Amino acid sequence: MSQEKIITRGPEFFPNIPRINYEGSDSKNPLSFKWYNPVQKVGGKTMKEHLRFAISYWHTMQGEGRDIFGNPTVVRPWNTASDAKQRAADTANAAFEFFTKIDAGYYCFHDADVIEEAGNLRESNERIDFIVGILEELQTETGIKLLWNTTNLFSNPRFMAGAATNPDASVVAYAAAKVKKMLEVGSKLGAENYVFWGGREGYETLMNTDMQRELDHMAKFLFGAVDYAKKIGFDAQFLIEPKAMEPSKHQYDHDAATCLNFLREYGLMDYFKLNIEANHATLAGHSFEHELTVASNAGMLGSVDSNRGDVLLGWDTDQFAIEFYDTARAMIVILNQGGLGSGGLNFDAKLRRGSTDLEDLFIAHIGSMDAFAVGLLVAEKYLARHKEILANRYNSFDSGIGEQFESDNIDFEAFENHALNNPEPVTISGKQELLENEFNGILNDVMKAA
Ligand code: XLS
Ligand code: NI
Ligand code: NI
Repeated sequence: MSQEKIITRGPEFFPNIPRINYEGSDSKNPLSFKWYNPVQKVGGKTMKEHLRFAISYWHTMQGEGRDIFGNPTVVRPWNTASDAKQRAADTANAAFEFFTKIDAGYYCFHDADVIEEAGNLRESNERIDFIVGILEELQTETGIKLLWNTTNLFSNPRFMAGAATNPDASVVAYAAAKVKKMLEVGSKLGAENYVFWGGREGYETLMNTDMQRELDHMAKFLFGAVDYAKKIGFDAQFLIEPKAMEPSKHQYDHDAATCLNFLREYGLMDYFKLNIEANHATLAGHSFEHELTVASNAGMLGSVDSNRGDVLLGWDTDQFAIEFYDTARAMIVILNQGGLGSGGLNFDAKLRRGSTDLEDLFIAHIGSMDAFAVGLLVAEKYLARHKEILANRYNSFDSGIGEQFESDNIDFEAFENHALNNPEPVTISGKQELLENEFNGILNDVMKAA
């Protein structure tokens, strides 16, 4: 280990990049927002308040352009020091320079993103304390807040067969110790949420897996985290992030509906909400909009990992969301429930491996922030129409037999009586194509007005 003094506050890492400003949709400057205008009011709140963008430390600061066949394609200037603490300090400085220049209000991290694990837990915790001191200073100076933190319980080989669901109790203990530490960190840094993504909570084969026992362990583990957070006065919203597969063949948090069932079964509904990720929805064979709706209907949509997959690729490509149609459909669900509360839109998204310039990091975030701004504007215009469409389509339940059905005042004999004594039901068009065209019209109006 180097004996040299660590420089905790470094030079600029993006000297050629100015603070990104809104310039309007006619601007040709790639380093400007075309639609995202942080101070623009949309239905009473500013765009910044609605969208609550957060930057993912793991992709944005630690992404190196690695894939399963290829080595890193980039070496970031903040990641070159040989000493782990120096590297972490440089990365934190670069991170907050990035967050400030891109004008994001929030960030998110795993323990392993902000400083490399040491050879043992005690030393790893000491390293975490070192970097958390710097993060705390940077948060105070810049006003940037921690949307959520989480614990990496999936990269280290000790978690190969799971963390909370590991068949070896000593690994479960290790995982709990790491979560305990990160709950303390979340509390210290004022995290508004705390995320559980069960990367290795799943299985490869039932030949060696007692699924029931593992699920029981997962629930007990989550109760342990709830208890400890309460004990230290950490009142962040806890979030579970569903994902169907990858790295496990079958993950226990498969999709929103599976998570809700698990939380209900074990009595955890009051302590958790869901963090819905677009690309995880598609891995589960659903649309982003579907997963958001399932969570929202249950009053459990807490936050969003706003990325996208690739329809031609079957894995978690974590691309930046740029399709206006998708962002608009997502924002309708979010606006419909009155926003995300303490949650936000976290860019769990990374550059393509071939995008190797430093400025590409800015360009990618700008594109996605703009896409969500357009989505917000469309959603704001479309929401009333959306409600009207649904109200009209189901209006046969507002009176007569339908109303009696909804208020539990009818039985099957009365239903039969109704069917026998009324004409054959006539088909009523669902008007899908008309609605799609109308939706495109609203999108077009928003683009023209910007
Ligand atoms: C991986 C997950 C992960 C979580 C945080 O697919 O999306 O990045 O968001 O652990
Ligand atoms: Ni995620
Ligand atoms: Ni993901």
